[in-house]
Amino acid sequence: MDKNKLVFSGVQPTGNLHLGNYLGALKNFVALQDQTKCIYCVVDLHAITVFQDPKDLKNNILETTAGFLATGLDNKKSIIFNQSAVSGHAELAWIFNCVARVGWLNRMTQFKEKAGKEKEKASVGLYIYPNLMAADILLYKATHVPVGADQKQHLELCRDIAQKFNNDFKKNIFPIPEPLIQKNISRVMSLRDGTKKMSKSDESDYSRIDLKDTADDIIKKIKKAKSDTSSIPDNLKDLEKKPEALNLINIYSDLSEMSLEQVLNEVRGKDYSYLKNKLSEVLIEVICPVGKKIKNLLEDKSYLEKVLREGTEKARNLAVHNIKEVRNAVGFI
Ligand code: AQP
Repeated sequence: MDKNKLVFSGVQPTGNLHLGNYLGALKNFVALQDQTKCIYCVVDLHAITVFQDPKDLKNNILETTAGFLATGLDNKKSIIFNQSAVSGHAELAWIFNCVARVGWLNRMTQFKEKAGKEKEKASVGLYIYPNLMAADILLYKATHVPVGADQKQHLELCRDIAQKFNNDFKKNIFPIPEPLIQKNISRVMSLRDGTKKMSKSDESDYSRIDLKDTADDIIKKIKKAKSDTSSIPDNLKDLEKKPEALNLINIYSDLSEMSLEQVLNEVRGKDYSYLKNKLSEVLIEVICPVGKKIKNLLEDKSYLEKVLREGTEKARNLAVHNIKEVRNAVGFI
């Protein structure tokens, strides 16, 4: 256990957790909790940057918590809580709104992707989302953040904010957090479009594998997944020109714990139906037990609420001390 390292990461309660969340985040979270102290947060303040029906939000907070526990996070080892329950997140985010520069936020590609052509109609919260993410991390003085490829730019911004705050106030309050880059797959793409990431908010259910999918759902979705009419290429260079095929092979490689080369040796020259059958088998083996656990946990909502309450207490104890230090540095009474 590395005592000098503190890991922070979060997941938005915006709907069903999916394979991208699992391979890009949760699987890694579980591995980290045995190596170092970790804080895992259900980031409900981030979720409301896009309107959420209050009833759905409540359920989704509990469901994300169930997803954490079902994939193997242990609330005795890691701190598990929901962001809005610790007011320090919002307080520090406001201070960071005054530290970060408009030009820095203008460069954030996720805002451009999520706001799309309706930029003027997007919430201000969606625009300043990266400042809140910086507050989430730095409120606990976290030193390491497991990030998928899609979050790298936001972590860079968090580092800039930490540095500017320390410089502006001439105090070395915040560590400059380091990314923990995934060894394996860093971005799981949509099953319908290999250039778009798998996402909870994609309208098409067929674009993703949800952790609660049944074996039948998985078989159907993989059968329908976009692939290619010709057979599977025999080298990585050709495969890279076919984003949907590459995505299926990447997922198979990660789930079966084989290297891309080993997978290519197995599937080269074969029909995509061969790969799809193999992929369905391994998905059913890995994902269905997680889905069953999520469903079981959701039957006892008061237990999930208790997990969050206890985690909140621990998170608050850490945050209170750090917020005091920040307020002092800024000059608040
Ligand atoms: N497709 C993905 N591939 C790899 N990692 C992914 N993550 C999400 N999608 C993929 C990682 O999961 C963690 C939690 O993500 P999040 O739910 O907080 O936010 P998100 O990245 O915006 O996920 P979605 O599914 O796209 O949600 P919506 O549709 O609500 O915006 C993060 O570590 C993320 O990298």
